[in-house]
Amino acid sequence: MAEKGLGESNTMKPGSPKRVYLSLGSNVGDREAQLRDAQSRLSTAGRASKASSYYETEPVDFIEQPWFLNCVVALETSKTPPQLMNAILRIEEEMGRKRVQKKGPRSIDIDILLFGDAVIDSEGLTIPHPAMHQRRFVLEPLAELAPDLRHPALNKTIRELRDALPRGQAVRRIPRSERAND
Ligand code: PH2
Ligand code: MG
Ligand code: MG
Repeated sequence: MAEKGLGESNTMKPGSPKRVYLSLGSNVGDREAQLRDAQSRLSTAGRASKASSYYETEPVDFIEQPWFLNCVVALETSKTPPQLMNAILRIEEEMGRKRVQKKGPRSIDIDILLFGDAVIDSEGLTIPHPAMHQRRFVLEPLAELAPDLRHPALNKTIRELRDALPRGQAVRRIPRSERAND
């Protein structure tokens, strides 16, 4: 098959809705309220189809920061990957996200994990998310929604990737009964 550059891939053309998985995270301010707010704002980007539980997670990469609340949401979208990225950046901006420190504390972070079975590597947009298979805070909530889904580049299921993680990276699923009411 010919190499697909940006703008050539089928997934770049608007049209048939695609299932996308997003990772949401917050570790500044009212984390739970911000995850909820982001989930509702994502209706500008597509139709929400599933959402994981919330998870209290140990920070990874940059560890000197407060613990996160993370979740994964599935969305059906007719947007192209760059259009979805722009919608997400707008939501992060509207929610007052300040980009102070790379991988550091943030009120809200929304990352594209998977976009159908697209594999995209362009400037500013890498799908699947390049670190998703190393992160328990992603794989645990994603496995709750789609354990048998295959990572399109690694050709392993989400359950297999999660089970292959080295020890560490504490995550705790928050039962819905422990969530604040909205
Ligand atoms: N996001 C990061 C870096 N480290 N750690 C956890 N537990 N959760 C995150 O969402 C997270 C992180 C960069 O985006
Ligand atoms: Mg991130
Ligand atoms: Mg991000």
